[in-house]
Amino acid sequence: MSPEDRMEVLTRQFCAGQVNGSTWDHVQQAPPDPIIGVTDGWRADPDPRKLNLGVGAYRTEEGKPYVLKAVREAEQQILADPAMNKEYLPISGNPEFNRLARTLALGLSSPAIQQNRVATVQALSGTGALRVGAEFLSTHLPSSFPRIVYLPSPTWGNHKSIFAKAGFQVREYRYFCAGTRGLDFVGMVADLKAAPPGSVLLLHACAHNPTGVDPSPEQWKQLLEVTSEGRLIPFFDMAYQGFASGDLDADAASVRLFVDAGLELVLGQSFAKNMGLYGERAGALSVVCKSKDVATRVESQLKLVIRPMYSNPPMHGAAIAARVMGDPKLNELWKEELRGMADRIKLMRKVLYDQLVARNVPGDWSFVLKQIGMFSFTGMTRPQCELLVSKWHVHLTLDGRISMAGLSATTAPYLAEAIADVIKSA
Ligand code: KET
Repeated sequence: MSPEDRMEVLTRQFCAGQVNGSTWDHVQQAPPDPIIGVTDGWRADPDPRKLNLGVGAYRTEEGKPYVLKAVREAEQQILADPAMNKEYLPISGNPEFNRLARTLALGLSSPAIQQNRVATVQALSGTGALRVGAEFLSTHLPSSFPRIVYLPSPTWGNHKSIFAKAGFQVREYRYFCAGTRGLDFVGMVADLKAAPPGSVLLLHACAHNPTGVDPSPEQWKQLLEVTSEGRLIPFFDMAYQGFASGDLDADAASVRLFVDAGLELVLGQSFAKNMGLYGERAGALSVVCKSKDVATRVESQLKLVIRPMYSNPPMHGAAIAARVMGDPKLNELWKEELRGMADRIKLMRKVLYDQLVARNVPGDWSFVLKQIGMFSFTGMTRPQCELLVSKWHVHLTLDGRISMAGLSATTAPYLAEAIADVIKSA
């Protein structure tokens, strides 16, 4: 068959395919996302008692989404500003937002900030920061370095896909010990010591998701040593600054320890949780470098990663966050509200714990009080979680994680009753 005839046959087959069926007939149904899919399941559940404890999103005592007062005020100021326009942002985003975001993370007195050696770009929230960061590393790590990333076991489910998409080989380091429901620090250090030099090490800056277990300040010091001796590249994912302790500075201690020791590192920040800007996709990616000159070149390359991905980031969320961080009054109000959210979550831990104890639910539930951040990692099995969903309409991820931020004093007793039941029957 001549090339022309073959082309003719292929074209006919293609057209016939389109007439008789779909070009996408072979496409398989994908499973729902293990976290975001929980909200879909909750929406579709007609039972009035239904609870959404899946996605990490803060709810008020009344179970409603919460728009912070500082955010509403900033938004009103933006809308009232006659200079406001809808032009494209630069590829690297809103420069004021970038400056304030990195300062929030590293602290004004940070040597890296003082010496102007941090390259920051605005990102599509924490996920976008990780994705752009992973792509940058994959392209620009020295060619002799392996493309390997070490993730804690377990970790936020999306980490694996993000780094795999950027061409990384994904490996895990020991983190959570199911027996003690605490940190397997010995295992963690052993795994990191065995990592090839030049590997990327993903660390949760605070409020580890899903376990709620963080290293102690002393352990962070040892992790700093292991990281620098092993010549690992730290990548901090900071999605919960302020949500662990209620204090923005205290929650950034791990990142600041590494930066102040002179290490180069990558940092992803999200304003989804601590400013309640979930759907605005406000985040930042910073690369802390040895010198201003290196940082300038790194920033130019970050722009080359971003431009073909989404050209430039959205402006509204970053404008809000910049105002909230930059205006002293709004900043105070934000910090107060943030403390309020963190305190309410801590209170929910106590309420749930008391309710479980009052029902004599078997097992030691003191971990509910000890775990840090938005989530409690309960150790419930998959069948128990499935029963919580089907019988009790409590929607959660099937690894047994519950979002404490989605609980209220009214719903906590119901959850305790549901847990008591599934622990007995599943
Ligand atoms: N890092 C971690 C550790 C994390 O838990 C999340 C979100 C993100 C990054 C990304 O957040 P973003 O909205 O892109 O700024 N976690 C919650 C939501 C989700 O899965 O997307 C969650 O675990 O429920």
